[in-house]
Amino acid sequence: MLSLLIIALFASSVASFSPIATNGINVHHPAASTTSRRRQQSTSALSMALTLYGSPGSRSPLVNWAAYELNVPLEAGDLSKNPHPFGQIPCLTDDGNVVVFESGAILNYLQSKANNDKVLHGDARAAAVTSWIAWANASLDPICFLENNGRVYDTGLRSPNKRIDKLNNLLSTSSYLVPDGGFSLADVAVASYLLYVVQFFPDIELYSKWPHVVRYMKECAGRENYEKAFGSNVQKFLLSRLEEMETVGGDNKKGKKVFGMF
Ligand SMILES: N[C@@H](CCC(=O)N[C@@H](CS)C(=O)NCC(=O)O)C(=O)O
Repeated sequence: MLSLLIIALFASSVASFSPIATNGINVHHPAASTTSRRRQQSTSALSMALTLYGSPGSRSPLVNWAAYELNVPLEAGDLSKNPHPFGQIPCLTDDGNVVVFESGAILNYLQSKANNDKVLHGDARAAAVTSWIAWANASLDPICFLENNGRVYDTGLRSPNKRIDKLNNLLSTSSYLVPDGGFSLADVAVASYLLYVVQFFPDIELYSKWPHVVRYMKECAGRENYEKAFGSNVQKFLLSRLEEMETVGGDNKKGKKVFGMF
């Protein structure tokens, strides 16, 4: 019942991606926040160069998350002037004349900005990060969000999935996606989608199938820059829900009650 309500609210939102309306979480959006903006502006000479067209409850906070991790400042764009060819968000401009759309392409652009536009040929870590970003957009997004005519109606994470099984295996031996490399934009890209699923479908249970993925999601959601980008209410909600999954999932392994069943 809760899921149906969530899906109905979700489907009726202006953007097809709106967790705010679905669970009452009040998302604080840094791109729309003057104080956050001022804080970011003061940190780098790149100020004013990068403008993000986005809104809370869409994919755009994942771009804010990446920008915070890289310490690259973003300006908030006027949505009525959004230059995205399909009118979607997020969209990024650089000094007004460079337009980047698709969240993954924006993450890659920010990463290259943070690297002072140096192309790192033969850099295995850079290659891995860009591959994971592309994977998140091209392969993980359609697993996480089942869409009908651009409207998300459910998540594919309710069903078994061999790609997420593999992801779970990878994360059983590595804290983050690029082994030995620490946290990277690969994790921003992949964890954002996984965490959106829990925002949109709070009744989802992931721990029994993918415990290492749940551990990873908690780790990523717990980051200070995740909170800055998505807001503390979203962060608190996710951490408590993931914790609950672990607890009940753990109990379930001992033969106790399964979440969502009576
Ligand atoms: N693959 C695109 C998806 C963009 C997208 O679907 N954006 C949604 C908001 S999260 C949107 O603008 N929906 C309104 C529309 O499609 O007109 C990306 O990752 O940037």
